[in-house]
Amino acid sequence: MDTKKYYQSEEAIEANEADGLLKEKHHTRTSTLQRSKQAPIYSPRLWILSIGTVSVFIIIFILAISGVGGEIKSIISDYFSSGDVVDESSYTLILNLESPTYGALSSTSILDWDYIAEPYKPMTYSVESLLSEESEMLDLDDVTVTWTINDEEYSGKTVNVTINETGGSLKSCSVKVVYYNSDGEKKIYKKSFDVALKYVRREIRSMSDDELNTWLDAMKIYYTTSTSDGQEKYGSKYFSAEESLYYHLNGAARTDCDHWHDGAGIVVKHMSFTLAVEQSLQAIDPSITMPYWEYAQDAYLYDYWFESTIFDDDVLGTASPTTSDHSLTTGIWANIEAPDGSDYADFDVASEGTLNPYINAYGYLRSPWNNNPTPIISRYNYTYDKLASDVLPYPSCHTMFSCYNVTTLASMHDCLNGNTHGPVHIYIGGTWGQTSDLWDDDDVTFLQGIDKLLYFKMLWRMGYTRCPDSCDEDKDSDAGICVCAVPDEYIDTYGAKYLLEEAGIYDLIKTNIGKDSDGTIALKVLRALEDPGIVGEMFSSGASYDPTFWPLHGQIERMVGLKRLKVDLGEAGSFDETWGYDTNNYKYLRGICDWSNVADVNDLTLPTCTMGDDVICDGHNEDDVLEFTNFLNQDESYTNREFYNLIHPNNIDLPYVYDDYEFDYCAEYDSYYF
Ligand SMILES: [Cu+2]
Repeated sequence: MDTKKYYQSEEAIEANEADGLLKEKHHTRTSTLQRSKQAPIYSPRLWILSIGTVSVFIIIFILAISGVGGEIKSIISDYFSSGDVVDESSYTLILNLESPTYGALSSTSILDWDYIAEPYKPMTYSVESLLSEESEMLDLDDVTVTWTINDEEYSGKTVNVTINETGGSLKSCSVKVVYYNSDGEKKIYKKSFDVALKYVRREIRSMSDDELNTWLDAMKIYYTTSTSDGQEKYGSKYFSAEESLYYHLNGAARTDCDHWHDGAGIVVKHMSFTLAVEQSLQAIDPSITMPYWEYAQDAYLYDYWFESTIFDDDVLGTASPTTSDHSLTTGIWANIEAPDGSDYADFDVASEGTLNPYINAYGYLRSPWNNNPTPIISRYNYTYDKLASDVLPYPSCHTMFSCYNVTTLASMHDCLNGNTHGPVHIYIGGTWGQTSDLWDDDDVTFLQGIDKLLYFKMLWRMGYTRCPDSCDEDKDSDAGICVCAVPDEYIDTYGAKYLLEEAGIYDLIKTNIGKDSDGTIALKVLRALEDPGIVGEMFSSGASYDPTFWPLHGQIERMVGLKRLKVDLGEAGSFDETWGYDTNNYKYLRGICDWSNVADVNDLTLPTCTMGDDVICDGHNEDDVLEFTNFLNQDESYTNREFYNLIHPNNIDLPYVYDDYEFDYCAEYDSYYF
């Protein structure tokens, strides 16, 4: 609401100024006309002199009463005062700018700006010390201080000032300290300083209770208010959690390829997404920032990862609900339901080149392969009947450091895609609901873990396994009908081994299946992979509908940011920022499948797949344009590279900084020095 008022008043000021300018021009023309009609009363020289004097007074008066005249006013008062303005190079005036809630900001030690103020929050400006031109530490009880901060004047050694403007600009400020020395001489000490106005993203556990609750309240509004209702109430930058889910599904759940993950777009897609949602929350309350979750700390702080306070009922809810369908029914996020997908049912496969990415067989906005009949968002700390921690290790400082300690952006992209936050997605999401006794057969137990879902998606994108487009909860699931399956026609025509080879899976598993001369194991593998079971939101393309998604990606940006800052300082060796994605992990579709020749999911025509590392899925190229725009309110849009440039931590236009870019906890807990 305040944002709106602010913008209105800005616009009003601009309109008034333009109006005033026009009036002045008009007035000049009129008086010229009037003058030409009248006979001169004074001599021309006298007339010019008196007009000149009046004009100077008018200009001084206008400057003095206007907001920008603060400096002029002090120039005038200094001119008339008898004090000495002390030569600035002869004294040391130390200032302090900090948040009354959080104190000094750590990241100023590595960022370009000495002073950072947070928008829409009171910030405390104070004089810390003044070492005079005679090397005397002045007693601050004997000085008077006036400040000019963002064109407003304040007085006092310590002042609290709130700037109600959005982040991403530099504010010129100054301070004047007046001191009478023992001889009664008035001394004037001045300092000009710049303040970067920046939102500060904080680690979720370091947020004050007030700010955490403000964020949670806005998040609840974001989850429960439609884009159209919200825009009416909060302005055009608001969009809903449902719309966010639509974006994430549109990126990750298409059958042609994954436009958001497994490629060079991973970082910019998720950071632009997070910023867009942060600005949606700021439309509700302009003081809000998106917290980040430094989850690798949890490996040291708790005996078990799920004990993290982020999973408290009054924060983001339990990590693994004990309900039979793993739905989250306790705490402040209880019973948040995946949106009804009927608005998204109308989809043209031929023109889109993909099957409908938005709805599952029960009509919910969810990964189309995730046949979860329960609308409520779900979490389970088992993946294919294995405890999350037995499936893959929880990310620790070793993981973080291995991603940081690389020499190219391309390899950092790969590491951040799968190694750091990827496991957290899987730990929280989990899987269940497999209808067969799959793991009783030793020939396929090697698939028990995350690989099963990754391989499933490779088969699914190539059309080899098909998921039902509608299911009846009461009948189909009991009968085992509502599952994805490889059509028998394909197995009869191509054989199981061929399908696994074509999908790029066979190469990755051949050592696990041994000789398999008659192909019986290949067939068992294919049958073990054809259906993913039910997958918790966070391990699916519907991840953004679980609130734990939102603080999860800040760590990625902090790490890339730290690397860029240290490279600029000459402290990180070389870092080649050529756009790209270097990987040895090929557990995803390498290429693009064009589905435009397939009528619908029941049409067993196969899509046309073009495979290879050089076939880049749209969304991951350097010059591909991001779906999120207008971060600086200039109707601007961004290519991947342009957004990467925007998020350099020292870019003044970027509306936010992180409270800290370091990974000091890794030095403290685990001897990793970034
Ligand atoms: Cu994602």
